[in-house]
This record gives sequence, C-alpha cells and structure tokens, in this order.
Amino acid sequence: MKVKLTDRDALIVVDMQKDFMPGGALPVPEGDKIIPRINEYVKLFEKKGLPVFYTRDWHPENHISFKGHGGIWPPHCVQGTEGAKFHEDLYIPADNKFIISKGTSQEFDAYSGFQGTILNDLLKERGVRRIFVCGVATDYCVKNTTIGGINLGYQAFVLEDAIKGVDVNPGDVERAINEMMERGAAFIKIEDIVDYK
Ligand code: VGL
Ligand code: ZN
Repeated sequence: MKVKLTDRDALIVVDMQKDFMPGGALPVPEGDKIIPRINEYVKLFEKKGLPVFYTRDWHPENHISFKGHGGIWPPHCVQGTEGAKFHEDLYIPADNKFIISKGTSQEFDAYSGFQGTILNDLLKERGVRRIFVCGVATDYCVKNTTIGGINLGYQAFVLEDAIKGVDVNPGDVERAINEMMERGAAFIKIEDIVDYK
C-alpha cells in the first residue's frame, strides 16, 4: 500500500516514556527497539512541515489504575518522576509544542490520547483528517488512541514497524491488531510512504 503524505496528516507518538521501556516500572518488551524508526517518522513529518504530537501517561500518585488503588498496574509514569520522562533517544524537534498528557486526574484512567485531552481540538484546528499512530503499547494506548481517532472521524494509519505491545495475556497484541483493522485502520510501514528514502 502506497501512501502520499498531505497537509491533512499528523503523526501521533504514543507514550514513549522511560517507565514503558525495558528497565522501567511497566516495561513493554523491546519498547526501545522502535525508537530509531519512530525518529525516522518524526523527521519525515517534520521535513514536510506536518505536526507531530507526543502523548504521555501522566498520573498522579495513587492513581486509580495502580494496584491497591483499584487498578492492575504497578505505579508508573507518575507526574514529574524520572520514569515519566520521554526516553532520551526519542527525537523531539526543539520547537515542538505538542505534548499531550493523559490520565492526569486521580479517579480516571485514559488509554486513548483523545480521552480528557485537547488532542482532537488541536487536530481539528489544523485541518488534520488522517492520523498516523506509533509507540506503545499496541494492546493499550496505541489501540485506544487509534480507535478513539476513528470514532472521532479520522482516517487512521498504524505504523506497524513502530509499535510494540505488552501482551499481558498472550494474544492481546494480535487481538488488538485485528480490532483496529476491523475498525478500518490501515497498517503501513515506512517504505509505504511515498518519498521515503
Ligand atoms: C499504558 C498501561 C497503563 C499504555 C498506559 O501506554 O499503553 N498501558 N497505562
Ligand atoms: Zn497508565
């Protein structure tokens, strides 16, 4: 499948934070392996003057998604902590203004970058119609951001060479991919983008 980028496109990089990388509080296996490819996508979008949005999990202490507070996860991505920072190898253009924090209130969780954020408004303001999604975790925040975007009317492309999942229950990643496809998401690789060299 060949895809030509247009001025209606935006890149969404999901949760590339230290706590989701090997050695972090809630590691996604090989989560760091996709960083070079993500950086290539960011540079491609940057070169074309297209917006790049970075979501981050940004939880208060004792967040509802944490064990002992109603959830299933070890504490992770607590606001202001080292683990909540983006991985140091992730390329973020110096002038980038689009950091989207989610899961920021104690009593709500958000697996979608659209949930409780201004991401949809920022995309609409810029006339964006197609979103290109990469990052972690395939079976949680990538899936929910992609489907959330589809529900809001965006055409979604999942960058299959730049996602990793957790697979808490074996098969979760495969099911997530099937679910996104059933909802109309297209899966593409960097070679599918016209002008990629
Ligand atoms: C995520 C589990 C808990 C994710 C966030 O970014 O996919 N997963 N919080
Ligand atoms: Zn979380």
